[in-house]
Amino acid sequence: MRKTHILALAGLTIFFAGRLFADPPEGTGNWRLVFEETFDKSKEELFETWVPANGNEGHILCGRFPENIEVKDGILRLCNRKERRGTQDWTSGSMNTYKYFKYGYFECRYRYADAPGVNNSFWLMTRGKLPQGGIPFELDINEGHYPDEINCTIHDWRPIILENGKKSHKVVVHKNFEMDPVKISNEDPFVSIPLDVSVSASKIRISSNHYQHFHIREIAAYEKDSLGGYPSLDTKNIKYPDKEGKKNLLADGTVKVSGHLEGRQDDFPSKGALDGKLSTSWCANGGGEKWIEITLPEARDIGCIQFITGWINDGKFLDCLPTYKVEYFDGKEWKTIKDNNSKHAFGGKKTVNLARSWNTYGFLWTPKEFVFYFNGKEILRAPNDNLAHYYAPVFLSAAITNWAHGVCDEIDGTSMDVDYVRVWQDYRMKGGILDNRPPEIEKTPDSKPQKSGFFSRLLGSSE
Ligand SMILES: [Ca+2]
Repeated sequence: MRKTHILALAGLTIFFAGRLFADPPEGTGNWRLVFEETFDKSKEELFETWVPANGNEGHILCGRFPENIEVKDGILRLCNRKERRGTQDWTSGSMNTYKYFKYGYFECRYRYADAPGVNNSFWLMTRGKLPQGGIPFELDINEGHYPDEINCTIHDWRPIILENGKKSHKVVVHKNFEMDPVKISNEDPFVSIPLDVSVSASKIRISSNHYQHFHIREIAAYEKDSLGGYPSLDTKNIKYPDKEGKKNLLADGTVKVSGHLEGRQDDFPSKGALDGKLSTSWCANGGGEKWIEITLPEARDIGCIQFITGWINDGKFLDCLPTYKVEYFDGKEWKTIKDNNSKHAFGGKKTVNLARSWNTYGFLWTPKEFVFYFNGKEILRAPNDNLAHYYAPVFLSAAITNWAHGVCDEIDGTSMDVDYVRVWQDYRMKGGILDNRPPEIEKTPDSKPQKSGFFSRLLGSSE
């Protein structure tokens, strides 16, 4: 009887062991498992394989330290704590493999920290000096944000000098997925609200309940044109207005705003929304109320209000504002012109929470292309044109940042939890296992800041 039980248990174990991870997607290569981390080990043993970050990091709101990394019962925890250490008020954990990889299928099973304001990432990035002609790159397999967001991004880190002399780089691929059926993303940067009847306004206000920061690149109001001949946005040539001859009635107004993203009022000033240029913008604060208000020298008759949102990368508008309320002040009270804030209220309507379920995030990297997977299902594919052909370590990183929908005290005590990381490489492909000779890496704790996607998204926009 007892023996049967043991056998049944053994069978069950094998069953689960087989279920916990699958092989790479079928037909993608001749795969051999070359790296496996299941976290069934002590912290000392863990740091034989992984280098912990160890220091404050200026591009995010937390320092990251070995003390924030825990392993227990086969699970890695990158622990978020509200504690002053060094120059920052928060701490968290990040680490990367000593081993470097070039091409392969990469898979990680994890769950997000159960609070907004944390970037939960599984990614690769080149480090140190590259050989002649080597291109520095970053492959963000997933930068996960509570509750249901997956962000897949690929960066080409070769420096670009912008017209204003600032340094930038190119974001080659960026796609944001909200796994909840309630979609709140928006791909249209241009909002034009023609009014049936003119209104007399001394102030105009645009506010939003959007859960993260957003850009407003321009706001304009025009006199009533009964033929509807209002300006439009030429997204192909990034030009606004694309028809001359209409005067923006707000141009000489004064601008007040709710705040600026991470105090970056020099990069994204309030006036950036009202200077006639699409290249400049006001960028709203990451958390709390978000609004911009324009006060006119006197009341004016307005027949159409327009504004343009999103950030511009490589000639495309991304992360355009999906929710907004437009109001005007008629001298006595505020009146609503258009309000779609309620349609997309954040939180209550979301039923998917990637912090409360284990999911796998997979990534196929070949000499020709990149393919992203969620629970074994392809979600995104992009060519690997003259970019990622060098060795890079795998990173697991939690970061506290305004990029992930507003920092709050609920973050304290949460963790990004990881069940496993596995890497397979192709034993036939050129550049696969056979000629994979990664550079020798020194085994010393790592205090160098790690750049990560949310930061580079800010720098990466061509503005
Ligand atoms: Ca502007």
